Amino acid sequence: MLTFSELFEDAATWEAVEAQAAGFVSATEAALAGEGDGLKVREGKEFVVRLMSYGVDVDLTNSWFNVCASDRMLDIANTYLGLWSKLEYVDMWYSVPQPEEADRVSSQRWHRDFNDKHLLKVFLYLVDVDEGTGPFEYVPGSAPGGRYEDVWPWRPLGENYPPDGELEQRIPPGSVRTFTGAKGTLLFCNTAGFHRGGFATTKARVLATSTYSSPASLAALTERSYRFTGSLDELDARTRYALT
Ligand SMILES: O=C(O)CCC(=O)C(=O)O
Repeated sequence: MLTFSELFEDAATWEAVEAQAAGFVSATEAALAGEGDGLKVREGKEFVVRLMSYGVDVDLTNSWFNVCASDRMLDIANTYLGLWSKLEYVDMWYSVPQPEEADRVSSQRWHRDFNDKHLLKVFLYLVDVDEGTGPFEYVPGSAPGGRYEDVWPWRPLGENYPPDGELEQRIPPGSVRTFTGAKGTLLFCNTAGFHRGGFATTKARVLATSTYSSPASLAALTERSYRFTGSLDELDARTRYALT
C-alpha cells in the first residue's frame, strides 16, 4: 500500500488518470439516474459498472492503460512475479452503493482468484475509501506459501469461494486487513490469497484496477480484457510482450 504520487512523481500522470475517472463517473451517474442505458456490467456482478469491460480496443492514449503499461508498473510486476508478465486486465470500476442489509455477492465475498497462484492485482482508489465505501480487504498470509495457504487452498478452478461465514471460523479474528485509504491510495496484491471488497453502502467506490499474470495463466485460465491497437514498433521488448 502506497500512494500513487510516491510511484509517479509527475503531477500530469495523476491528473490524466483523474480526468479519465471524472469522465467515467459523470457518464455512469448520468446513466444510473436514467434508464441505465449503456452501462457496462457483467451478469451476477451488476453492482460494478465498468469503464471498459472486455474486448475493448486500447492504446497508450488511454491514461490508466498508459500507467499500467509503464516501465514503473512493469518493473514492479515483473520483479514480483519473477518473469516477464502479461498485462491481462485493465479497467475502472464504479461500485454502486448497496443497502446495508443486502447480501454480499460475487467478489464482495471472501475468495481466491482463479487465474494463478502467483499474480499481481493493482487497485488505485479514485475516491476516499472508508468503511462505508466497500474497502478492499485481505487476509495476509493466505496466498500460497503463507501460513493460511491450506485454508481452502488455491487450486486451478478450485473451490475458491468458501461458504459464507466459514472463513471467519478458520482465520483468527484480527487477521483480516481492511484497506481504507484516501483518494490516490495504490494497492498491490497477490489475490490468490483471500480477499473481498466493493460492498459499498454509503457512497460509490471508484477505482482503477489492473492485473499482471504469467503467460501460462493467460494461455490456460484467463482471458485478456483488451486488444492493444497502438504501434508495437515503439515499444521495447518486455512492454510488447506484456501487451500482446
Ligand atoms: O472489489 C474489490 O475490492 C475486490 C475485487 C476482487 O475481488 C478482485 O478483483 O478479484
